[in-house]
Amino acid sequence: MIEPAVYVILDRDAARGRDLEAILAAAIAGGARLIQLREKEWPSGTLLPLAARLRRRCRDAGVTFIVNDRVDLALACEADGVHLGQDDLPAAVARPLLRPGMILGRSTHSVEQALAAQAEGADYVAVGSMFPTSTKPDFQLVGPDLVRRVRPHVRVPLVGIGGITAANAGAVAAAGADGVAVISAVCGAPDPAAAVRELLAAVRAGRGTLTTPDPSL
Ligand code: TZP
Ligand code: MG
Repeated sequence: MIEPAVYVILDRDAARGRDLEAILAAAIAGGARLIQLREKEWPSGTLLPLAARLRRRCRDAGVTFIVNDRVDLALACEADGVHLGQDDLPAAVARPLLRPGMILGRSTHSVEQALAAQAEGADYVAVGSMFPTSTKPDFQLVGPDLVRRVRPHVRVPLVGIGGITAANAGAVAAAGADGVAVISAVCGAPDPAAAVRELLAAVRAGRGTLTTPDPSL
């Protein structure tokens, strides 16, 4: 069972030279229970030792560890799961490659994609981009409104992603998300533990103001 309230995505680029292991330790101290490793440049062989260290820390803390994009690396470091975007392997192709019980997450940008992800057996669905972000220059801006439209149709955990900070995380939760996935709000924060705590508080407050979704939309 994943705990997606604050899903921290560790990204070396966004960390700008800071140690990802230290950021991970702080994120866990702040209350994050779901972690992803996202690396767009390093080849898998270079990344494997870091992935294995992060994986070990997560296991020791009882925290779920997901690898972005790469099924091979997720398997090699015995991650809990893999996160795949629309341009990555289709779920129907990736699922048989995974070990039984591994988590498969999917990024989506429309109601149709979110429904397809669930139908293909995704264990959670990410919807984005919630807000403009410089972390992913080719983001598709869908806003919390897409969470509101997807929520009535999706039973698996739903997280918003993209441009999320403690100031706007509440709006994503209020739209019906179970959590927020963040890169720069934690990897770029002067105090990543405090950043996670503030995000958690914002998500909890936002849930309390959940706007009633309209299933006809
Ligand atoms: N997918 C949609 S937006 C995004 C990804 C990976 C970037 C999220 O990064 P940040 O820094 O939290 O905006
Ligand atoms: Mg991807």
